[in-house]
Amino acid sequence: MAHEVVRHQLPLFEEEGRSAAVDDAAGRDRHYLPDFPDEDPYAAGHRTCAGCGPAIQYRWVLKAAGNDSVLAGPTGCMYVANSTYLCTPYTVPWAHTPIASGGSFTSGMAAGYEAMIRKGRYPGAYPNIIVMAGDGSASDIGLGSISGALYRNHDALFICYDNECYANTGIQTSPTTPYAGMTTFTPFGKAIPEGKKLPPKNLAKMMAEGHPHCYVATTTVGYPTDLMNKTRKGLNHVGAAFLHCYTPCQKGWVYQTSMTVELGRRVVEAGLFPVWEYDPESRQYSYFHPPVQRPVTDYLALQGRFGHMLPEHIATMQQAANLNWQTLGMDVPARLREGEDPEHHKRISEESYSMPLNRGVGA
Ligand SMILES: Cc1ncc(C[n+]2csc(CCOP(=O)(O)OP(=O)(O)O)c2C)c(N)n1
Ligand code: SF4
Ligand SMILES: [Mg+2]
Repeated sequence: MAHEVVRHQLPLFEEEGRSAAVDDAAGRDRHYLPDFPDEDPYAAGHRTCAGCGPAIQYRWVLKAAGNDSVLAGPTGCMYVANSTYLCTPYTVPWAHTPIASGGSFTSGMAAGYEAMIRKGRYPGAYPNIIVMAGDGSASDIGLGSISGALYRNHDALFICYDNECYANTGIQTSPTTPYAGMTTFTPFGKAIPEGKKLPPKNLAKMMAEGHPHCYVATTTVGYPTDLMNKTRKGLNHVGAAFLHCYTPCQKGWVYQTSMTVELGRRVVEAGLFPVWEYDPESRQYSYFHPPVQRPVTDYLALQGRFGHMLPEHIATMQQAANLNWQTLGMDVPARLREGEDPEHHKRISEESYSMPLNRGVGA
């Protein structure tokens, strides 16, 4: 007799709840909701750099998923920095996979749990099965195996933590490294003054368009509630789900360690990383419209990897951002339109460093 496969349904966090999280007595703007779970399956004691964006993402994903989770991690910083011999920061089962096989390994786990539960050989509910792969793995070396798993619709959440480079091997360019992003494989110089010439691969759109039966979403470490809710939506979706998460890499991007979450908001406000959700039922995209629209310089000037950019490179970046605003269905303000002209810019190295805005709670 086949046993029933019981699946979790994780409740979503109140997005508007942020309005309840008013400034505290010290006047601090609280981005964290008081009702976030206490459980922390990604415990303290890992060895990532201070301010590591992927580590923040790992923690929030696992808080959202909870203790009945099973994880896989292909090779990358979040494998190497998190695990030493006989030691990991996870309080839930975790396995390392080769960099190319995060998708196929996770397919096997999903199929295995389904089969064991049906045969009565695993007593619990179907666990939250998650793989978190770097951009080098998810958009390049392991793309085929993740695409295969999405196509076959295995019931698991496939996450790309995107630090826009092959970080662990020394900050080499990956397909998601942005135009003009300096890496050890895209140095700037006389021949190629912008460093990287190619625009980034649009991984999330590729996954949504190519696997229209899957739940697909983008998010950043700038928006904890959004990140945690999309994690839960992806897990609640019966079948394959893909989450593309922007996660700054302090070492590779060269910025102040305290600015990781700020960058996660700025990249959205600069129009360089659209945040959206794709609904496989309606086959529609819903786009987040940030309340602030900034020139790309507000984002670029915070990071050493863009420090070599010349006016014409900044104008190219602003053109790309303006196209994104149009995709989102937002107007392009006149001052951002003017930024498409190189005459409008100085070199990035001459820009003054702009400090974070106080956007107010919930913005
Ligand atoms: C087939 C294969 N090629 C190359 C490597 C070397 N390698 C180990 S970690 C890594 C970087 C992975 O980059 P990414 O997936 O973006 O994760 P990150 O290090 O940025 O967290 C590479 C190239 C490998 N382990 N396997
Ligand atoms: S190199 Fe980047 S991704 Fe790797 S641990 Fe450091 S900050 Fe995190
Ligand atoms: Mg990476």
